[in-house]
Amino acid sequence: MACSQEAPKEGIEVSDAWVRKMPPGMTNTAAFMTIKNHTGAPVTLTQVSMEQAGHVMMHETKVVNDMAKMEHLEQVVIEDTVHFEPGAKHVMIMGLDMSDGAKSYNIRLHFANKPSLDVTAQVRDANQ
Ligand SMILES: [Cu+2]
Repeated sequence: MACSQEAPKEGIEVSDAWVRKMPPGMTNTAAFMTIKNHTGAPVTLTQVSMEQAGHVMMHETKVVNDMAKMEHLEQVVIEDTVHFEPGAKHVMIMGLDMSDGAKSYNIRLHFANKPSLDVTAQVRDANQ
């Protein structure tokens, strides 16, 4: 995919990070990315944060009785590759004012027993 960030092929590699652009007045959105674990041992993602947002959570969309529901994830264990993508696991962002037209945001990934990692997520229209 386009937009892959430079990252070492050891440790944690994050690619294709993006934030869904919302219409004016809407302050809840979601971010998506692919996280690859090259460390050789499972890594646990415990929290995601973003300076400009009111609240950030990890969610997973699940379809139950034909209804899409969002489930809160306390943590995400990354064995090899984890995809955060529309309709599945996503980074839920609440209270983000996008009216300044920012082209990208910094998202910080927090891990258990590992330094946190800053990721640049490009703002994108969902249907691009
Ligand atoms: Cu959600």
